[in-house]
Amino acid sequence: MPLPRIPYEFEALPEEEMRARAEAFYKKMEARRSVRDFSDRPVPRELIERAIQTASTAPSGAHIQPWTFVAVSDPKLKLRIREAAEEEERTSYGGRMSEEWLEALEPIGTDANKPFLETVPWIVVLFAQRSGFREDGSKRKHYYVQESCGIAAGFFIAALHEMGLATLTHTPSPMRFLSELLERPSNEAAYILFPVGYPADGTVVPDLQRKPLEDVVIWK
Ligand code: IYR
Repeated sequence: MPLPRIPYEFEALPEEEMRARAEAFYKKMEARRSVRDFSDRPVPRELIERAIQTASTAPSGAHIQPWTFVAVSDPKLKLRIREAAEEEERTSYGGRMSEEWLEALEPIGTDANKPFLETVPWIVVLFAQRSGFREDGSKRKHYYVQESCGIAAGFFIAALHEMGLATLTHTPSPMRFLSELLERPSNEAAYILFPVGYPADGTVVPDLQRKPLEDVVIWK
């Protein structure tokens, strides 16, 4: 049965205002950078809650919202995540990743050490629900799970940036250890791990350039 319909509270804006907002939002997003050195300065849980709620407004296949966010602040658990992630990364950097992959990462300068996983006040892991359950416990198919979670991740990153926090899309691969440490069921798979906090004092980021508009759009 289709859901009942309600009026959409759409705010129509004058074009001038649209231009000004488009410009301001672009500038804001253009200033965002992934950060790999975090301060241990605490972040109130309310901010993490709001960022997750914002992420969870993302559109999703059949509006199934196939995501679970696990927000970790327990120092013991963060340490265990760091240890397990670094173990996987050592295997990855030590031969599991191809020469070509390692070369592609050279400009970014990453390695197997992930001290930020211990320092940062919050680790938020986005789990993708590959399938779900109906009320009677039977298995329910989920649709466009990767796309839905990708969009939710984007909203999450934007929400954190807007509220003055920094993050990193970290994918210690494979991420199975996260299901074990965070006790997630087998229908869920870790999608992206986000350390969330303030950049460490004096944080530097790679001097990278974003592709100009002409290189990312084709007009027809
Ligand atoms: N997961 C590893 C390797 C890594 C891979 C890509 I693609 C990056 O853009 C960055 C890192 C790590 O986190 O170090």
